[in-house]
This record gives sequence, C-alpha cells and structure tokens, in this order.
Amino acid sequence: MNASWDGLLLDCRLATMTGNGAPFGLVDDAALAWKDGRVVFAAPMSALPGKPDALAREVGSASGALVTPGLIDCHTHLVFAGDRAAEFDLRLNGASYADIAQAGGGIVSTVTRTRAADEDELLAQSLTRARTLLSDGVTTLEIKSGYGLALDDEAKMLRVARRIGDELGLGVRTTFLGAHALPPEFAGRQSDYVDEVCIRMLPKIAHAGLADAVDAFCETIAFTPSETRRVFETARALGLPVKLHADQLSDTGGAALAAEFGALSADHLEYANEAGIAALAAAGSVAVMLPGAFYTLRESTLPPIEVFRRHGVALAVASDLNPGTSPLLSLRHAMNMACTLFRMTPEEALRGATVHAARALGLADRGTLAPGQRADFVVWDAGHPAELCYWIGGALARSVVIGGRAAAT
Ligand code: DI6
Ligand code: FE
Repeated sequence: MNASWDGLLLDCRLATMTGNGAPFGLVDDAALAWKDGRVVFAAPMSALPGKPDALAREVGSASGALVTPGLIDCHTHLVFAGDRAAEFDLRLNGASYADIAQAGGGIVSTVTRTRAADEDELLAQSLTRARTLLSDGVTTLEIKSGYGLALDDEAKMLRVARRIGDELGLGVRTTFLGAHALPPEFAGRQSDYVDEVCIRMLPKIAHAGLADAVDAFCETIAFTPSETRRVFETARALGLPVKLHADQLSDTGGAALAAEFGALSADHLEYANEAGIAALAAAGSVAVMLPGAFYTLRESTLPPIEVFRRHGVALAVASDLNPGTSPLLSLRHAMNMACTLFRMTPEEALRGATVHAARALGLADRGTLAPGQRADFVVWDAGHPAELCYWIGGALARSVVIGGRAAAT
C-alpha cells in the first residue's frame, strides 16, 4: 500500500478542542495525520490503520509534547505606521489624554503616519508584528483597516493585510473599519464623514473584494448607534457580515445593535447590559474579550463573564493589537490576562483563541483538530494546555504548521 498521507506526527498530547468529553478535547498517546492540507487522523496511536511508515510519506514524533490547533487572533489592528511610545511616555509623566490629543496624539497621529507611509513601507512594518504573532502559534489572524480614514488609504491598508497572508502563508481575514475615528478633514462634520464611509468608501472597498467583514467603533467618543446602524445597513446591502467594537467604555446598546444585525461578533463589551447579552446569545454572535485594552487603559469595569456564561454566549479572546490602547504583540499574553484579569478558565481562553475565534471570523474549517479541518497546528514546549495561559511571555511554540506545511518562524 503506498503511503497516502502527507504527514504523520506520533506521540502527541493532542488538545483537539473538540467536544469529545475530555477537557480541551485531550487525547493522550495520540497521532495526528494530514493530507492536502487537511487533517485525516487525530486519535490514539493505537487506532492507526497500519504501520506509520506505510501510512505517511513523512513521519515524525512530538515526544509526548502538547499539540493544539493553530491559534486564531480574531481582532487586530496590526497594519499601521509608527507607534505611540512617545505619548505612553508623556502619559506616565503626567500628561492628560486631552493634552495628548491637543498635541496631535491619539488615533489621529497614527492616521497621519499611516497615510504618509507607502504600501511597501506599511507592509514592512506590519510584517514584523505578524511574524511575532506567528512565532507564538498564531496561524490565522484578522486585520482591520481604520487608520486610513480615506478611500485610498483604507484600501492601501486592506491590500497590505492581504499581502501579509500571502507573504507568511498565514490565514488572514480583513475587516473594513472606516468608522473608527473622525479624520481631521471632517472635523465638526461627522455626519458628512458617515456619508463618505457609506456612500463612497464601503461600496468601492466591497467591489474591490478587499474586505471580508465590516466593523465600527460604537462609542460616545466615536460613532453613535444610529451612525453605526447606517454603516451596518450599507454592509448588509453589499452582502458583507459585520462585527462591532461595542460597549467598551460605556453602555451604548452596542451589544444589542450587533445582535440585531446578526453580527459575527461584538468585541470589548465591558459595559454590555444583560438584555444585549441575551440578544447576542439569540443571534449566535461571539463575544470577543480584549484584555489588552482593558489592561492598557487601566479600566476598572470587568466584562460580565458570568452573564455571558449564563446566557451561553461563545467567548473568544484576541490581542486587539493596536498602537494606542493595546500594543500587545502576543495572543497567548491576552489569554493569560483573560484568565488572570477576567477570571476565564484556561479551557475557555484556549477555546476563545481557537474554536470561538474561528466562529467570530465566520470560519468553520479551523479551530479544532479533527478530520476535515485545516491542518493548522502547533507543537508546544509544554505538557498541559493550561500552560499556554499560565506562562507570561516566553517562546513556547516549538513548531508551527499551516495547511500541513511548517511555517518559517
Ligand atoms: N477601540 C480602541 O481601544 C482602539 N480602537 C477602538 O476602536 C483605539 C485605537 C488607537 O488608540 O489607536
Ligand atoms: Fe480594536
């Protein structure tokens, strides 16, 4: 019999993240096999249908190490130019947000830098961040626009996001976030800018195939629920799914609004109310926890984890990697904070960075290790899945495999 499988990894401690009844879907003394980029076997070695060398062209051993699905970072603003370290320094030397904003800091300073960078420069700066996430086990990531705030610059950001996937072999899902902040040229004319987003920018972005979803920042310091509704109605008319930065700093009814449009996810949610959470449950929307922003802003209101649990809302965890409120270059660190700060369990956090993160991106072909799923997996220098949330920092990923091929980390 010719070896028909492309690869076979023996002696794994497999955290399949499937509902096989074991915590983390764990299978000990397991084997994992793949063919044409898809998993074909994920079960005890004793169940292998023949001798390993007869089954697969390449046979290796994990020597008992933990193997999980590739991690999925379902909420990043990873494409941007420059950084905001100087204002971080100013703040810690006593400057107020108002001082910083008046000095041209905040989101607008990143918009200025991002507009000034050409596409290749933007790609070079962003690739470095994507490689850092990849090296720590991320095999799929979502990347938003939102620092261009003008058609050509938003399109430039989304092209860079797509190119990151091409360059690194990562799965990339792009999200248009034109309704992120008010650009300086529209100062005092927010309604005109929402027209620009809905009438000109979003249709052109959609027709160019640059966005897989549409997001908005619904907040008292950003866009109102009615402005957000306009963006969502435009997205719906263009056949694009939506997700929402919701109830991050105040209860604006963002969760309920996201649920009303059947959003893939509602994100942040520190101030979400129970009616909104019940609506998310009914809509099947994922609640994405972003502890990096909570930590950086020194927020004191915790997202209502118990209420999400009670209503059966799927919880995801993401880095929210952005230069202002979450300069966090590690999804595993976000998982640690989701446990330590938000009191999620390690299994909830790992499920939040695999199965539920995939759902938040509308992807059903990844997030678990089971036949038919993408062969995206990580061999860790760890034995127990909880270690992925327990260790703060460090380089735990021994090898990262995307579509059955080892990624250059
Ligand atoms: N919520 C946030 O915390 C970030 N964007 C958003 O919608 C802030 C992004 C930045 O400060 O650059
Ligand atoms: Fe964000």
